[in-house]
Amino acid sequence: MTLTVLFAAGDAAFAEYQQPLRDAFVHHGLKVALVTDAAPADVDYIVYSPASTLRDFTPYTRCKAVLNLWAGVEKIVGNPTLTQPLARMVDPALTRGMVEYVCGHVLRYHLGMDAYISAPAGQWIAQEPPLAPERVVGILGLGELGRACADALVRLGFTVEGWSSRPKDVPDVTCHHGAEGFNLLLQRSDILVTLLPLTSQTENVLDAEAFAQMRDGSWFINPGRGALIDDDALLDAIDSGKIKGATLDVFRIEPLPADHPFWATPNITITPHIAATTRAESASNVIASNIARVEAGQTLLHKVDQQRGY
Ligand code: NDP
Ligand code: OXD
Repeated sequence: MTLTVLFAAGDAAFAEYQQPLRDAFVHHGLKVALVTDAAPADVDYIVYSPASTLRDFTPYTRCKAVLNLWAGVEKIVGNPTLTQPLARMVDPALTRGMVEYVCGHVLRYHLGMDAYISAPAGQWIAQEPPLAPERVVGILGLGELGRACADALVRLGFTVEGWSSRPKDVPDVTCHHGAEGFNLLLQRSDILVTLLPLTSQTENVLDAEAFAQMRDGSWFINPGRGALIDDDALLDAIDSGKIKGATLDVFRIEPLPADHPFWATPNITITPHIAATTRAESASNVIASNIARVEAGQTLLHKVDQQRGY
């Protein structure tokens, strides 16, 4: 049987994805008509990203799953017409990208690299950073990405603590949960990394009250989502020296508007939502193997809990 897979992720992404997806379908033994337009009632699966104009999922009555190209699902999960199961992107290449980004920025702050990069010629002032075990890295969110980053940081020797919604057991990581756990993590972290999904529960989780609890002179890295933080509260925390430096990859509005004060704040490093990109070849393999599972009567992997919103 030939499956109809609708690619609803924008023209630019189709140019990048069509060949890797076709190869991956063949590799997984699937006969697929990969299309960018089809009668909704004929569609078996939808490959989706928020770049699509598709908003009404109601007519896709035969569709067995919507497969999101992004790990974050905040732009689709609340769509009331979406009754089909939704899978988010969990991909080894994306995870590796995030691990590299987080470890790179943690090491930059830990080693005080900026002091040497921006030092004037002739300046010879040695600084001795503490070694990694003396540094606490706190990770908000212990899901696919938070756990992988925690594991890599543990292997680098850092003292790693994490926070999640439900209690967790992660080897060599002190795990917290709940409101009390959140406060403890903020108070103990020298470097705080945010890898939470954006939901009604997590929006503005890093507000003035939260920043006030952080250690004086700590560092902050946010590759999660922009709306997890209250922008003004972060600027105040940086102004006061509470936070010595922040690296931000995600923003409420992207691209970050040219007049946003983050651009003019020297202790903020801005990266343009590149912490972990979805790479076509590996993501296509993830999608094809998930469709193959469903066709073989197995469960869809990485299914979003539409109640929880992630
Ligand atoms: P997961 O769904 O695997 O993990 C989410 C984690 O957050 C879980 O540990 C979950 O807890 C925790 N969490 C959710 N809500 C709460 C809450 N209210 N209180 C405490 N903990 C909570 O997501 P991923 O790790 O795959 O991805 C995380 C986010 O990273 C994405 O949603 C996306 O926003 C962002 N991202 C950014 C990228 C970039 O390039 N900048 C690339 C990819 C993703 P529990 O385990 O108990 O459920
Ligand atoms: C994602 C992202 O969610 O790139 O995949 O932010």
